[in-house]
Amino acid sequence: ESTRSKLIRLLADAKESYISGQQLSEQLHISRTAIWKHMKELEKDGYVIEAKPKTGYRIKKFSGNVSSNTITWGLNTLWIGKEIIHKPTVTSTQVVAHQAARDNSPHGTVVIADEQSSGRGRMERVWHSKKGKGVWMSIILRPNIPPYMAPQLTLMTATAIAEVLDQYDGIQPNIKWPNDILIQNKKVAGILTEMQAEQDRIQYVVVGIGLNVNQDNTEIPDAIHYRATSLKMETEKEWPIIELVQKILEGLEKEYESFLKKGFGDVKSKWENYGFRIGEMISLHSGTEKKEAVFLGIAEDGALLIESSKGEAEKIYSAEIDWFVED
Ligand code: BTX
Repeated sequence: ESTRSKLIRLLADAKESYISGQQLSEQLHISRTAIWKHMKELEKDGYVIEAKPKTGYRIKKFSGNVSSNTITWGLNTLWIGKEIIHKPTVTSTQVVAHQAARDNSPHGTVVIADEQSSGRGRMERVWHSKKGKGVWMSIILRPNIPPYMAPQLTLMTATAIAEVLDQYDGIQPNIKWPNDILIQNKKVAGILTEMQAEQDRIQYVVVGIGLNVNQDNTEIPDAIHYRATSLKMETEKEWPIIELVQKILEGLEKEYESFLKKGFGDVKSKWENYGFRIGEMISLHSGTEKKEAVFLGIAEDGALLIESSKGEAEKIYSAEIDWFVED
C-alpha cells in the first residue's frame, strides 16, 4: 500500500477529529515536511484540510472530484483498485488499460477517466462518454481460468452492477443478455470484456464499464435517445459518482471471489433475478435463419437458453436477438 493511501486511510478513520503531525509521521515513517507535502497534494484533489498549530490536521471538506485519491478514500476492497490510474481525458480507458496490462500492472488495476474521446462498445460501436457525467472505467483482471470462461466474467460484472443499482430506491435494473443494464427498457450501462490470451491460458482481461450517471435529456445524443437513459434522468436528482465507483468495485470484488470459489452457478441465479424478458417470447436470427422462442435464462456456461420447437432447452452461443418488439 502506498504512503498516500495509508495517509488517506488514517485521515478517513479520524473522521472529523484532528490527528497530530507527530502521530502521522510515526505511523507513516515519513518526515513532517513530507506529510505537509502530501496534504498539499490532497488539496489539489479538492479536499479542504485544516492545519491547526500544535493540534494537527483535520479534513474539513471532502472532495467530489474523481481522482485516484478520492476513490481510494473509503474504498473497502482487498485488491480491486489498490492501483488506480485516473486521467481527465483519454481516447478510451480500454486502450489505457491494455497498455497498463502489457506494462505489468497488477490484477485489480482500475483505469478511470472523466471523458473518453473515442469510447468503444462491442464490434467497433461507439460508446458516448460525456465529460464528468458517468462512470467510464476499465479494470484489469488476471484470472486463472481457461479462455472459454471469459464471457462469464461479463455476466458476473453485469450482475455486480445490477446489484449495486438495485440498492438504491426508485431503480429497478434489468440485465439484457449478455451485457447491458437497462432501466425501464433503456440502456443505462454497458460492459465490454476484452481478453489477451494464448490457446489455453488467459494473460489478462480488461473489463470496461460505462455507466450513465448525471446526463440530462439533452446530453444523450438524439440518435439513441429512445433507448438510452441515465440515473439522473430516471430519478431527477444528481448522483454521487465516487460512491457509485466504490460500490461497483466492492461488489465486483465480492462477486469475483465467489465466482472463483463456487463457480458460475451462483452468478447464474443472481443474473437470472435481473434477466430482461426471461420467460417471454423473443426473436432470434443468425444469417437468414429466423426464429421465435421462449427465453428460459442462461446455461451453466453462460450461454443463452431458449425453448426449442421440440420443447427442450437449447443453448445459443451466437445469434442476433431482437429484444424489442417492433411496432
Ligand atoms: P454495445 O456495443 O453493446 O453498445 C453500444 C451501443 O449502445 C451503441 O451502438 C449505441 O447505440 C449505444 N450507446 C452508445 N453510447 C451509449 C451510452 N452512453 N448510453 C447508452 N447507450 C449508448 C456496450 O457496447 C459496452 C460499452 C462499454 C463502454 C465502456 S466505458 C469504459 C470502457 N472504455 C471504452 O472505450 N469502453 C468501455
